[in-house]
Amino acid sequence: MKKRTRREKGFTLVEILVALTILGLALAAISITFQSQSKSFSIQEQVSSMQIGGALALSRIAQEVRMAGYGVPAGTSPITGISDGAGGGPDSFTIVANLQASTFLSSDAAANANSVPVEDVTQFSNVSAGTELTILDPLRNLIETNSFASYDAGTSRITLQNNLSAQVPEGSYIGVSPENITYSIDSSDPNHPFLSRNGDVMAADIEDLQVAYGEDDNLDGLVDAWRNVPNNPGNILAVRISIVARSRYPEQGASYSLNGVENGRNFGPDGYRRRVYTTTVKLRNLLL
Ligand SMILES: [Ca+2]
Repeated sequence: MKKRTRREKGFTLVEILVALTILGLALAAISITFQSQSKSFSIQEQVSSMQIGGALALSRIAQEVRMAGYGVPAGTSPITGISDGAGGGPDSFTIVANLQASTFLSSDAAANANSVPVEDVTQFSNVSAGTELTILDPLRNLIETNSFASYDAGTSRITLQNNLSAQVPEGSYIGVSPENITYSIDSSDPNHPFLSRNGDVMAADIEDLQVAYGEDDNLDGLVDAWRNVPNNPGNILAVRISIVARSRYPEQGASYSLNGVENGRNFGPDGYRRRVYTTTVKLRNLLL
């Protein structure tokens, strides 16, 4: 009788096997649900990161392109190095601009002086000694280039490393010499192309950059035609920039396609999601 009591309190092998099977099925069901939720979360995450990355890159590029030609002597094109991608490939272009410090002379500076009185000296608080400066007259003609030595917030003067070669009239511009900034697509890793700014990553997973240039053919101040290759870069009034952002990884079994923008190529069908972002930028600093 004792033996029987013990048996009634325990489980038979069959009972244990049935219980394990049920537990196994339940775990499998939970795991499938979890996997599918985690997959859809990962896709959502990828899509939102693609949207944020694409929009941010475009707003930053627009902010800089708007400054094209700033601090550049009259007669110098604000946009150079224009390349329309062959066979619908990505475009590239270069802007010339001072994106750093600049101000204007608050009164005349005499020839041979080694400092100039300026309106806003604080602009130069992060400029290091030896940085090249460009000095333009009020009509943006080049007076000279010089080098920054220091600034004095008390007297609101900038000290130069070399004496001025000529008199610089009040209202003249003084600023860090313009830099060239080139935007292009780097596809050296075909799985993760990126928007390149002078070779650095400006935004990851950007597959295409397409540009159209709004030109004022008859010089009346209005855009007459949009062209993928400008007739005369000096007549560009505005730039229409499009980028194609792509999800970081392809989705297995998915099939997406996208019509190219401007004269760019079509994409897919493949497992990547893509989205086009376009903005039109009016150049602020036109040639005089
Ligand atoms: Ca193109």
